[in-house]
Amino acid sequence: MLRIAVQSKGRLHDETMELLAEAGIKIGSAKRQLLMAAKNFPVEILFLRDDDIPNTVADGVADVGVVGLNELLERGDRAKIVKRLGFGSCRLSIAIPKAEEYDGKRWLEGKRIATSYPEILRKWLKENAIRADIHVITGSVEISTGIGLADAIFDIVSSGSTLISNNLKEVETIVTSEAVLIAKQNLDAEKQEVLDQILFRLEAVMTAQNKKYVLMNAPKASLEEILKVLPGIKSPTILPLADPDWCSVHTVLDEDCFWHIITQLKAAGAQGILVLPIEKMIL
Ligand code: PRT
Ligand code: ZN
Repeated sequence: MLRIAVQSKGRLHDETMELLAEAGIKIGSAKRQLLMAAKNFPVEILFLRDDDIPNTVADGVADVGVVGLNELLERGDRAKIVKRLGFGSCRLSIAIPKAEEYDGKRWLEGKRIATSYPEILRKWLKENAIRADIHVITGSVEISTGIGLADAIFDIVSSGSTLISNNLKEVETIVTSEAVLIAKQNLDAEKQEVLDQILFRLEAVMTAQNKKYVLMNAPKASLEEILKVLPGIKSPTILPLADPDWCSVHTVLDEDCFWHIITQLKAAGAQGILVLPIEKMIL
C-alpha cells in the first residue's frame, strides 16, 4: 500500500485529486476522513495542510506527496522530486513599493523584508551577500509595506494582481514553482512498483493534455500540400473515402501550434476538420 499525502483543502487539492482520478485512482466521495483508501489501487490518501507535506514524506509517514515546489524548498528539500506536475504555477518574488526606484539587488541592503518563506530568502540573501532583516509573518504578507512593517516583501506571485492592488512592484524572481510529486528516499521494492505504475499513468494523462486529435477530408489532388503543413508528424493516417477523389487524414497536433496549422490546412483545401480532445496518450 503506497501512502500519498495530498493537500486537504486549498489551491492544489482539486487538481491533485483530478489528476489521480484521471490516472484511474478513485477515492470514495463519502464523508472525508484524514486517511482514505483507493477503491481500485493499492494506494491510500493522507489529507494534510501543505506546510506539513514535505516533512511527512521525508520522514516516511507518507511515501509520496503532492506539494508546491516553494513549500518543498522552504521545508528543507529532504524528499526527492519525482515529477513536475504542470499545475499550481507561481513564483516567489521580492516586491517593493511602486514609488521606490530599484537600482539592483543592492537596494535591499539593510532593508526589512516580510515573508512566510524565510529559509528560501535567507539562502538567497546569503548567496548574494546582502544583509537584510527577515520579518516572518504567516498571512497577508502583501500589506506589510503599506502598514510600515517592512520595506519589501518576499511572497508568492501568480497573476500579479495582488501586488498591483497593494501598490507594489516585482523586482526579483527567486523561485519558479509548480506542483511536484515528491517521494521519500529509498522506497521499498513493492512501493516503488506502485509508484512506477502511477508515474506511467500520469505520463499518459499529461502527454495528452496539450494535444488534439484532428481529422479532416482532403481532396487527393491537394494531399501532398496538406501533408507538408503537418510538420514533425511522421506518418498521419490516410483512409479512403467513398468518393475516390477524396481521402480522410487523421493526425495529432500540439495545442500551441493548432490554430496556425488549421488555417493553413483550410487554405490547402481540407474540409470538414474535426478536432477532438485526447484523454490518454502512450508514446
Ligand atoms: O491550508 P494550507 O496550509 O494547506 O494551504 P495554504 O493556504 O498555505 O496554501 P494555498 O492553498 O493558498 O496554496 C497552495 C500552493 O498553491 C502554494 O504553496 C503554491 O505552490 C500554489 N499557488 C499557486 C499559490 C498561488 N498560485 C497564489 N496565487 N499559492 C498562493 N497564492 C496567493 C499568494 O500568496 C498571494 O496572496 O495568491 C496571491 C497572489 O496571487 P496573484 O494572482 O494576485 O498574483
Ligand atoms: Zn500552507
